Amino acid sequence: MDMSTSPLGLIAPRSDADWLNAHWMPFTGNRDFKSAPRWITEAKGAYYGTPDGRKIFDGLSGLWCTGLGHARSEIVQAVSRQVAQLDYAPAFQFGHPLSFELAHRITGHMPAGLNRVFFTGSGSEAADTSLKMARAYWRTKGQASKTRLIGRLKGYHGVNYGGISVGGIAANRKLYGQGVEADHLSHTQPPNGSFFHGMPPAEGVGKYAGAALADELLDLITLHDASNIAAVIVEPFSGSAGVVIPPQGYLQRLREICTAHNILLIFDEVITGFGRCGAWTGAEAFGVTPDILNFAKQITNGVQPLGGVVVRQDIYDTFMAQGGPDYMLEFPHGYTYSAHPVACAAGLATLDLLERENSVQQVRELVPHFERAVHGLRNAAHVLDIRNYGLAAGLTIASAPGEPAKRPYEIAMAMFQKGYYVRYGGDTIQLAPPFISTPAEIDSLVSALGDTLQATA
Ligand code: PXG
Ligand code: PLP
Repeated sequence: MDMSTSPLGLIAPRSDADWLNAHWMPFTGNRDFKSAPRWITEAKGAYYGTPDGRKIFDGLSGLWCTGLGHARSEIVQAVSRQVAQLDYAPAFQFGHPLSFELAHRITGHMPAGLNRVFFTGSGSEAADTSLKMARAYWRTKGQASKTRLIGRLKGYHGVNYGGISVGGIAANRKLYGQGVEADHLSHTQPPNGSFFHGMPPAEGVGKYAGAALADELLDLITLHDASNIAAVIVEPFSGSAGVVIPPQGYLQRLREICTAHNILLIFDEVITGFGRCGAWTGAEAFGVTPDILNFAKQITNGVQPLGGVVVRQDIYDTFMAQGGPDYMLEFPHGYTYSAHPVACAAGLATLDLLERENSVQQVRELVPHFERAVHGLRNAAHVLDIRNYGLAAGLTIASAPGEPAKRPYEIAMAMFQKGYYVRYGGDTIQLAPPFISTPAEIDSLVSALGDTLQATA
């Protein structure tokens, strides 16, 4: 990409306060950004371009969603063609073939038994959809008391009320008052200094043993009785919390307990789905099949907003069997943009590329290099722990005195100045490079992070 000759895009950035302040930016320090905006105006492959002609390596694949790299011509063409052919169609009571084709293609990559797909516009909508499905399923089956929802500390399930209620990141919930009643399991993050490569061992460290952590669910069942519990929702590994990997045996044990007590197990695979784990799903990577699986992000390579919920056929069949007369709705739920034709076109083109380029294998081949590289930062300044799985890694950064969130922010901003985009959140730095990264690009990213850590006060 030749940044010196490339256009800035149709709208040039401005610096006047009125223009900047009209947009209340999401999950952003607005005052900080608007005092010195960090513009991104183009992207190709694994790099962003800035108006001043700099190239920025995309060390988080956008927000965990652009594993194939940016501006892939196959996706660009599919979206362009579709927007000209059918830009929108009502999602309720009418259909277009793309969403059926996409659902069919998606089920081919799901664990056996998960074969009915409901589309949403995002991962947050997928989270709330899955929770509503779980409650409605039990009610439809005549077990209306099964309503309680169980999430996990450090869990992230988007920002809607259902998602933050089962979510376990305090900063995302504390401002918003009463949510949906929910219980939470402990998180699975090992103590600082563990530096486990990939999955922590089953015996873990102290209370962070796989089976013991999962057995906390038994305590909640003792407390509430399974007849009142609808579902448990977890990420196979937690992304937003700073890449928290389950210990060996943990997910298997959760599965056993849910099965034994008739509780639905929901995997939120918004980050782990469609390649990042070196498998089509986290379920496949970890060898555990949930009853309901949520996806978003990588399904369109980030090009269009699209999410969804995949369920076991008997869950779908239960709704159909109890749906009343045929003209009635079996599940009164859906979004204006559910199954959006342009998003579905992006999804189909993305699946074509993931399949054709064998991205799952590409990720698997890159993982050992990535793992060695990131764990090479173990003795770097401020690093308390490093966790990794697939093409994702989280570093826990020691707090600056009295300002726990400051160092990760400073590190991420210094990295951007150096030409690398990484994500910071809480006391962590997160890396999730594109599947198409070269080993040299990984080395360069990690080396820049090492230099930045060393240079950070
Ligand atoms: N579930 C999980 C597991 C996620 O990671 C969502 C739901 C919500 O998806 P939407 O599309 O509504 O954002 C997510 C999203 C980060 C970061 O920096 C992570 C997400 C989004 C933005 C930033 O870790 N995850
Ligand atoms: N609010 C109002 C007033 C609406 O009419 C609608 C949809 O028709 C929504 C919210 C929901 O929007 P969406 O379907 O995009 O989630």
